[in-house]
Amino acid sequence: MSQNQASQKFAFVTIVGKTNAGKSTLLNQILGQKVSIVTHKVQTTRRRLLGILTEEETQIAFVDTPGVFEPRKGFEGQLVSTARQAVGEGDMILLLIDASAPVEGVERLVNLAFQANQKIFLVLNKTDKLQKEKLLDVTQSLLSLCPEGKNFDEVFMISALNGDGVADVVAALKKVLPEGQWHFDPEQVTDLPTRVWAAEITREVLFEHLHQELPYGLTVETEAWEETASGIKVHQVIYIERQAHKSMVLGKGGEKVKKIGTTARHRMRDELGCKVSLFLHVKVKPNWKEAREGLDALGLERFNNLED
Ligand SMILES: Nc1nc2c(ncn2[C@@H]2O[C@H](COP(=O)(O)OP(=O)(O)OP(=O)(O)O)[C@@H](O)[C@H]2O)c(=O)[nH]1
Ligand SMILES: [Mg+2]
Repeated sequence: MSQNQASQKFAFVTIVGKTNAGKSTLLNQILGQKVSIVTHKVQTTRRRLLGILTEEETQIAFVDTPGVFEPRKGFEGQLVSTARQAVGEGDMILLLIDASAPVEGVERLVNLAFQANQKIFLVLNKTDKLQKEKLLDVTQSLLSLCPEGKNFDEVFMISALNGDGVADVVAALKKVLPEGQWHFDPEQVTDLPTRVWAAEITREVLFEHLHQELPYGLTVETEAWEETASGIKVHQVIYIERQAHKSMVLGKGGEKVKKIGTTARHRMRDELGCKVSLFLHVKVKPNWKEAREGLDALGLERFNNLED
């Protein structure tokens, strides 16, 4: 590492918030690239992932977590505990609140944050969607949720979507960052392996193209990844829960999955900066949420999406 180790500063900063608050959008905005997928639907992020920002003597490892919400099933409870665990393992907290949404249910989140005994930056997001007076009301009600004798270390108002105020948050983090050796190579931007990231991109596009509850029963895995002189060949499987879902993913004459493949392939190409050929397969894997392994695939459809 080029930076003199004696002067290095480092921290794990956990981004915590309700589902759909804009945590992944904020992470991508800070890093200037799409590390974590973003959709308008709730419960998009399913696993904890790191986004690493290395600038001057500072390195910040941001932890993007699945959003906190009232759990209903086993799988959803697991998402919440992933967030809770991430808070416990980090050094500082960015508590991200959608200021345009009702503050109901945020109390639980504020408590979770204060339990960790770390520096907490309160970050009000989506300020592009509401008026200044309303913003002050929301801030007041959030401040009143702090436990007796405690307070947020700093408060920010941002738009993760258009970037307003985001640089101020990063600058403030850098100011309070403790001395500490970097944990990652300065070139590394995420801990997500590229093939997992590529599966996430396809999942993002599926969320955009499918309606209602269907996307929540889907998962995507990269089965093969081949780098050739002319680009990258990616084989992925879209797992669906029921045979009946297959026609919804495929569309008439396979039109829908073809469109999904094309969009995902272009998104991968733009981020990776090279040609991508994407081969999508649709398989049935019932109950993948509860039992990810050990189930036989019942059907197979193959759709090739080659570079045009
Ligand atoms: N108007 C506006 N929309 C935003 C802003 N930040 C995020 N969004 C939108 O909010 C939605 C949710 O964003 P995500 O980044 O996926 O939210 P998340 O907190 O990661 O959600 P989960 O992963 O489901 O917990 C997307 O449609 C974003 O485009 C913002 O500052 N302004
Ligand atoms: Mg997310």
